[in-house]
Amino acid sequence: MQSAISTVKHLANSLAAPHSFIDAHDDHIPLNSGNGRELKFPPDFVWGTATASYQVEGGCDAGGRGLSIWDTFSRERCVDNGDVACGHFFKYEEDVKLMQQLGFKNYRLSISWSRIQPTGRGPINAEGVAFYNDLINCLLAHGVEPLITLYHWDLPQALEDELGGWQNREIAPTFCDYARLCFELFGDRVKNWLTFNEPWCVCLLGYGTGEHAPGITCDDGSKVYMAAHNVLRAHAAAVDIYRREYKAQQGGVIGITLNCNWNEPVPDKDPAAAQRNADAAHRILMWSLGWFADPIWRGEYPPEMRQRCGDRLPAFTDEEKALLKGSSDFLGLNHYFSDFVKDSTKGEFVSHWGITSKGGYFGDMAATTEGHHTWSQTDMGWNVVPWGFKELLLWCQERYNPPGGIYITENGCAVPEPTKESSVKDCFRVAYLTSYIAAMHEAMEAGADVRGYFAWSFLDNFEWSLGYSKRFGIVHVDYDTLARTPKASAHWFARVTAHNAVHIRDGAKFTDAATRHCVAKAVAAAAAIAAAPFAMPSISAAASTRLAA
Ligand code: PNW
Repeated sequence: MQSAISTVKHLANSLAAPHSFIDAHDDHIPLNSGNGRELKFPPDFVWGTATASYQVEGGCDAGGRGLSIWDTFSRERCVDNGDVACGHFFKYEEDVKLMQQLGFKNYRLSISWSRIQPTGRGPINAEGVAFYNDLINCLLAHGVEPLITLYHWDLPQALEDELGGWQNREIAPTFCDYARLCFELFGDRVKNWLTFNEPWCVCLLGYGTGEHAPGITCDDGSKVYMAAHNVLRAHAAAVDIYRREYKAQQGGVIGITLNCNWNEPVPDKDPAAAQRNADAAHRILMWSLGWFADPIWRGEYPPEMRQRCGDRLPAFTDEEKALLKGSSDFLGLNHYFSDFVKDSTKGEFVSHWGITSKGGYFGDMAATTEGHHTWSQTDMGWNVVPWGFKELLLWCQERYNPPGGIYITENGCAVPEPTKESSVKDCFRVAYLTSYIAAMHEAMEAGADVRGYFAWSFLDNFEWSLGYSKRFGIVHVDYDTLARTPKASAHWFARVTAHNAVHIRDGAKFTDAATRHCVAKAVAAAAAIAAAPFAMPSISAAASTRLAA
């Protein structure tokens, strides 16, 4: 029987063009062959995969877990919810074994606060603690190093009800108590911590556009800025606790993960208009990354925000500023896509979930985004622009120069995968990941201090308000049976991590045309092989060895 790999190889060859820069599934060409270029990474480079508690665990009513804002929001307002998700709560051993078989040595996961403290403060749930103890021990026993996010969006519902969630200053000491518990309970074995995942999403989508839990909307942006202010206060105070009370004994590191797209100004022949677009692109960077990164690496909100938001942007006390500055041992960065940017006096912005907003946060930012006809898009409608990743990394290096380096804590893409057969032949994802990793390598050669990369996601999972319709996994999940099947991208990523290198064709150029051609080729190949007889090699020790060879 013809294997998927040889089918794709055949198709890839027949479609080959001078600009193509991947060997998507060319499993038979050793990485050091003369057919292309091997982009080597530093010997201590960290490769891993990532998930988040609410997106994969399921077992929402199991093991004494309390409700989170995502239970409430998704049950009441979304088409799907995380009640079952991937059933990772019950199947974690199988998942960890699969990581080991694929040779994935690092895993980013998050802790569900309401499993540890069902009402957010007070009583500890022993069953929840036991679950994370078992999971952490299982990871370590299988040679997988955990990186733990304390807060990946699933606030205990009781804290939203009683305090108003991130609107209330009291949430900061409450979060600190929870963080202290986690350091106390798991810090003897967990050496890598993240306080928050993507505060931009927490604050803007949760308290501005209402697209995410708790689904609050705010037209003038004041709640958005207040939520962010309290997230930053909570982050700095929790890091201070770790450093003062635990670091000496436990010897770990702690940081934060921020999301940022690249924003490229729309060129204009009129220098004044070009400058306005450049300023607008800079503002988007400030209103997404700078909003959080400036206080942490520079000690204060970006000057543009302070000028344009007025009183709606809360002010830090001198004490808070001092605690914030330097409060992350490294920069955790999640990156998915790029946009072109124009100045917008209208201040109208269409979010990536299609909600149009005026005024408030968007009015302050006064910038509008658009795609480009040469760009491909993922199933999220997000633009595939690997060179934008390189630009962003160099920009972060220049502005923040984070002493502990940059870790890419998420990068990946959703692909339309209507059937399992189409899903496991995910050439598009391999093309996307190859081009983004190669772009990251270029940024590193140009001076960006990138020290690690985590693919999003280990498993297909609950994509928040979009439910199970978007598949980001490198491992397929059958939502009827919860069976896991590694996709081609998982086998390919296993090879990248085993070789500490990604292989690209000779003469590879990261132009838009090259990206577009490469993605089109991958999509064509995927469509063509969808009907062909197919046998995916099962993941066995032998298969992992062959992939690593
Ligand atoms: C991240 N944007 O969310 C989250 O950390 C993950 O939980 C999620 O599954 C993944 O990315 C894919 O969506 C983002 O609009 C949400 O730029 C929105 C954006 C970026 C990241």
